[in-house]
Amino acid sequence: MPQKMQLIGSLTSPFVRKVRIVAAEKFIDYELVVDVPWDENTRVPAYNPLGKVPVWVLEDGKTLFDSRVIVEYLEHVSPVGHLLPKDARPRIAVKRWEALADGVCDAAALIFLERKRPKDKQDPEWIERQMAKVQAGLKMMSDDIGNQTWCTGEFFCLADIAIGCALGYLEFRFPEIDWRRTHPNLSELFDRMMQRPAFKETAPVA
Ligand SMILES: N[C@@H](CCC(=O)N[C@@H](CS)C(=O)NCC(=O)O)C(=O)O
Repeated sequence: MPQKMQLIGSLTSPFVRKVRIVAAEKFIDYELVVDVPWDENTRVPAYNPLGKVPVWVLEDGKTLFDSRVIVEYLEHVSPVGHLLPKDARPRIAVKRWEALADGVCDAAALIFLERKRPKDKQDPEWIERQMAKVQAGLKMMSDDIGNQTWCTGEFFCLADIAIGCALGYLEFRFPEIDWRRTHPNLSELFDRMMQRPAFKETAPVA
């Protein structure tokens, strides 16, 4: 008997949020199973040997990870609200935006984890190295968007969702990074995205 598809993840992960937004934009039905991979009794490693969220559980119990694979799958199974172009060139351009956004999240998450360690065990050079990636990533996003409405021009797509999740994560975990002031076009883009119910409903909660 096929089971309802599930998304396993935490409510703070930008990668999980990306999947939730894609699923919502495409009206895909699934059950959200909240699981924090850092918790002692987490079940995530039973679904993903890498112990990371998001994990998508298919109707036959098979699992998909990571977020880039999951969103590509969701795009493939639902024709509603296309988020990825079909042709190779524009499709790769969107995936590049996604890699940039995810890379910023990876660097930011590493800083967040490093800062959770006891003060005398933290490595300031490591934090600085990751922070440089976050700042350079923000600059590239801002330069590439210029004065366009959406990342790739006139149409909302996966690139915007990924960038929105990265900006939302920075706003949530790193209020001291003043990207709204340094990159006003990102601030406008983010506010535009936050008008969408899928973004509003998935804002990170501690
Ligand atoms: N590239 C992965 C990154 C996923 C990721 O780093 N998830 C974090 C939460 S934000 C996680 O589960 N970390 C647990 C761990 O590293 O053990 C994706 O896009 O799904």
